[in-house]
Amino acid sequence: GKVRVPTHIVSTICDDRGDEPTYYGVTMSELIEGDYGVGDVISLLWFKRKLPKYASKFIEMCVMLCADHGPCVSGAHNAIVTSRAGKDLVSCLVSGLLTIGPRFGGAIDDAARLFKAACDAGQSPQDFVEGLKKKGIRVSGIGHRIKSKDNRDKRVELLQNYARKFFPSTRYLEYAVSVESYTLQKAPNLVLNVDGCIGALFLDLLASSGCFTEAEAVQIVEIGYLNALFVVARSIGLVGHALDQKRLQQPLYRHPWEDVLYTS
Ligand code: Q5B
Repeated sequence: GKVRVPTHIVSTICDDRGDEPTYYGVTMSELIEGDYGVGDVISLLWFKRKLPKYASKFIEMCVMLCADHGPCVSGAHNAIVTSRAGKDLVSCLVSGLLTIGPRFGGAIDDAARLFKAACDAGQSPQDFVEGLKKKGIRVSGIGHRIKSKDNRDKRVELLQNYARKFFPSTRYLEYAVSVESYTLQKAPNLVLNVDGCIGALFLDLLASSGCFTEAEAVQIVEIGYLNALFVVARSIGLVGHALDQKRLQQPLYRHPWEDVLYTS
């Protein structure tokens, strides 16, 4: 019989060999002629399934709400400086993307991991926060440079309202909110931030949509899919900042001496 030559690559998410490419079995025609959006494309290529409309709309909301947060945040600042150094668009984009991490935009996966472990174990918010403090670990998804108890993050409010209206359950969100109530007693800026809110709500989606088994949910949280939402979203804003600088023909950026404390 025929002997199959071993392949060097295994791919399970798409196929470009037929008449038309497919994303996890869905043809381009279906995508365009059917009721599909960017949230569905993300669901097909990342999660290998079509999610209910409320879930793909939630993914799109995350992308829309995280696309930009002004020129002063780490990512935009880097993209702006790189653009003003005369670099190409891709360099500007990646210099911004490389700032995404545990303190800035890349706290979603860790927030999901922490909230899941604590909520599943029935840990009280106080034990959860104080336990991490003893280990010298910050609560991922909590805290913001400019947002606070009296200056709430509209993005977080919009996501929470949407989920409470359309998600079958918001158990993990309510847990994250109870953690926020505890941390706000310590400092007014220790709010549930956009990373933490997305992390908690994705746990709710994984647990209550009926589309994922518990083992799949655990694997998704373990591998860490969710920071990718911020990466995809913020790429839109970073490109905007890079192009803005070029359009404005801004000169090379040099940080002012007056803003540096020289101690040598
Ligand atoms: N403390 C975000 O801190 C920030 C604590 C905490 C326990 C915490 C901080 C933090 C966890 C990571 C996280 C996502 C660095 C943020 C985002 C996207 C963005 C960004 C934008 C956008 C802010 C002062 C005191 C210290 C700390 C304690 C602070 N956070 N304790 N758990 N989580 N959060 N990141 O204001 O006793 O004085 O030593 O790391 O979730 O990135 O818009 O800017 O869309 O672009 O710089 O929204 O919260 O304060 O670091 O000086 O800390 O509070 O231990 O205590 P700050 P620090 P002490 S959303």
